[in-house]
Amino acid sequence: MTVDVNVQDINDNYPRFTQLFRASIYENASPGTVVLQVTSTDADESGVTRYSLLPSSSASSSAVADMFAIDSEAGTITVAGDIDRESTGDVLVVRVAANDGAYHAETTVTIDVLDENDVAPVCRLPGSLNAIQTTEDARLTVIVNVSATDADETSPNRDAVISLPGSWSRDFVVVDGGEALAWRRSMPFQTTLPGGGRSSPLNAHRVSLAAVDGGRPCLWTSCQPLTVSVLAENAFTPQFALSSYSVAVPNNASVGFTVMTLHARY
Ligand SMILES: [Ca+2]
Ligand SMILES: [Ca+2]
Ligand SMILES: [Ca+2]
Ligand SMILES: [Ca+2]
Repeated sequence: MTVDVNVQDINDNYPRFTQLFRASIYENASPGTVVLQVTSTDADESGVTRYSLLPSSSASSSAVADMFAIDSEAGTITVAGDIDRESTGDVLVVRVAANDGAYHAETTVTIDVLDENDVAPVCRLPGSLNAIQTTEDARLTVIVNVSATDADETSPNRDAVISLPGSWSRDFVVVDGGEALAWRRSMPFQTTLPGGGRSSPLNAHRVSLAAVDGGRPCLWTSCQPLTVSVLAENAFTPQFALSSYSVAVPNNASVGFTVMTLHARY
């Protein structure tokens, strides 16, 4: 006679992930955005594999597991928290477990975080120099060096320069690749009366600059306005503190004796 023997499966094999997983997402991806799906095999017929995220091993990235969620049956990893490349870095490593009820396997999923232009540039104008003085200047003479910085991680999102926002300026132009402010034209020193008088209020020129980055769309920040005052050519002539000095010298003073030291100031 023939005897059919039914071999009953028992769960005696570990689940295995089918590959090493790697994916990329943009920072600031909204919750629910699908990152990737992990898959596994199991030689057993019985048992259902469930997936879960494991806490990160290192304390520094302990929050990584909170940034993502996993569908326990499908293995689909989705965004669940705030992902900011500037604070979390460009690579996140997520630990995933597959559990068949008796055995479990682990793998790491590497997620590259792509940079978005989400940080506005910052003006770097000379400290406390919101009032700059220049003498009568020739065209394109640099008035002040300026620059901008941007905390975004990659080009062109972090490439920031200074520019004149909005309307074209009659008096000023930004030169040196966005790193210096210059006169667009020669600025004469003006007086309140023809050929004399006091310095005219017209010698104070106000300019508003902005820091602009290279992202698309670009972000920008207004800088503190600058006032550039044109002074007369001789405004910086050195001056003695007194118009005359008198000093006593001993009658036996030898050659080389210091009579007095004079100081002149601008
Ligand atoms: Ca199994
Ligand atoms: Ca960011
Ligand atoms: Ca960014
Ligand atoms: Ca930026």
